[in-house]
Amino acid sequence: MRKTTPTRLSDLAATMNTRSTEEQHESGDDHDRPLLVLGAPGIDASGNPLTSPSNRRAFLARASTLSLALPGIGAALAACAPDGQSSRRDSAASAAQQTGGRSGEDSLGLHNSNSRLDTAVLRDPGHGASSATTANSDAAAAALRRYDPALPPLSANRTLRLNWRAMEVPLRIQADTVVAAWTFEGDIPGPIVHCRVGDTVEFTLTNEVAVPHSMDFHAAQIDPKVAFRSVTKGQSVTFTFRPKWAGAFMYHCGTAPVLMHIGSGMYGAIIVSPREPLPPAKEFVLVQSEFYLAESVNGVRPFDYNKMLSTLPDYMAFNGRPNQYIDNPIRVKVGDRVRFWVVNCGPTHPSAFHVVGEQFDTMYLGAPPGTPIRGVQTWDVPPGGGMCFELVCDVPGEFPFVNHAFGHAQKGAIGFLVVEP
Ligand SMILES: [Cu+2]
Repeated sequence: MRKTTPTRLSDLAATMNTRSTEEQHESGDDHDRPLLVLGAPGIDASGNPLTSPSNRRAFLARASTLSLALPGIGAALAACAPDGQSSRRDSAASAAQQTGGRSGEDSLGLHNSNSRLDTAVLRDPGHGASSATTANSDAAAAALRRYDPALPPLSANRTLRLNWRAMEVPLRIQADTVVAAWTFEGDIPGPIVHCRVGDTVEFTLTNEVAVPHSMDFHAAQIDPKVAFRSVTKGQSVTFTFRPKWAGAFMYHCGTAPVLMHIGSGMYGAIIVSPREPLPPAKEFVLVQSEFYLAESVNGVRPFDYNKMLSTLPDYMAFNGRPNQYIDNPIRVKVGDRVRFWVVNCGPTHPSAFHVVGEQFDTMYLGAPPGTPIRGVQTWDVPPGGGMCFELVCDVPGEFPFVNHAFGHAQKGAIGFLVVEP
């Protein structure tokens, strides 16, 4: 039999759903049937190719819901651990983490963020028994919202308690495009976190969906096997950290394949201000990212994993919506100092950050206020990195801020800084 490779995540979903239905029909068995083994790409658990015209048609005919973007993989993984066991593991691990201990190493194996181990879960034919569930989504009801780029104010409290959910939502990223987003707290990017060096961040992630997820804060120094491990539906992971360095840091889901989880929207920025305040400024956060999309299904475009691998995005954006600050610019006044905290969540391309008609009087190479560099025109922010750029608005006008790799600017990584008299 000729082996084919699925072209996109939705094909995997199609095959899983189609096979599930057919098999259930044949056997009358609605439960506990293995749906997927990813050990051999493009081949299902029975050795059949995952993509065929009939499966594709079946998918298009049946795909009326958001979760068809990739229901089966998550359902399969969710079936790997009984809820009760996972709960106990999580609370034990959390307790160990909070006390600095390292208990239950083996019990964490199935759920940490180590790619090899997660892949091992995927490959284990003993796991993966589940029926895929679907959730209705109304693409038309997803309104286009401007993502507020303003850096949120610091809390008076030295401890930040964050209780976030991993969620799937239909998200409108431009007038004619709704994506099947995997998110932290229902948006791409997730919420902007703002704290100071030495503050305490108490973070809990609760997974509300079938696909396992996790959280990796680049502002943390912590055992990733424990803190950044994946959790299945209904489970939570809690960890605490104190940022040592100021800067603009990425956070993201680290569940394997990481490319898919970042590429589908699970990322954002944590801005760590130094203890001694920087000069007063209008502060904004720009998260650059890429969108790799499959064709629309009932008004929602799933993310396309093969496109992510090809690294040729359909769109690029600052803060999750291509060109949003062209339509609704960032506005400041003449005389203002503007500080851009730029985080590049990729997943793959750098951001050659530049403001047309301006020069950065200061850019910090490393943690502000250390290592200031004066008189910068453009600086690369690498994927997984963040930089702090400052300029003083001496003259009024409309100043485009761009990824000066213009193939990317053309795809939406561009906006206006309007300096009003
Ligand atoms: Cu994830």
